[in-house]
Amino acid sequence: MDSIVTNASATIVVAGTFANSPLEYAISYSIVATCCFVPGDFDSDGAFNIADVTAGITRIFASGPAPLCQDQADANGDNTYNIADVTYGINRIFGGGPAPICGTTNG
Ligand SMILES: [Ca+2]
Ligand SMILES: [Ca+2]
Repeated sequence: MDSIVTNASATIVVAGTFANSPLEYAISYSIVATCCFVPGDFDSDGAFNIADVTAGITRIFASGPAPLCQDQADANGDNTYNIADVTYGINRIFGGGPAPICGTTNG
């Protein structure tokens, strides 16, 4: 097996009736996988630290490489990557701010 998705959510909806015969029912499900395993981990090395902030600054101001997983780099979870994510990360590392969270674009 090449990969295992370990961060996914599933929704199962079951509807039906037992009043009529034969039974009528419908089952639908969806599985949403995300690439965000370590929130704030811009460089996808498995840890959130100052290197991720540096990579973000390089991305924004020097056209550095894009993150492999934008949802993971999106430290403030607003589904965009910009300077606010950098400042969020700096605040976490140096100011004890809130921990990064995942974006939800599934990208
Ligand atoms: Ca990292
Ligand atoms: Ca963001």
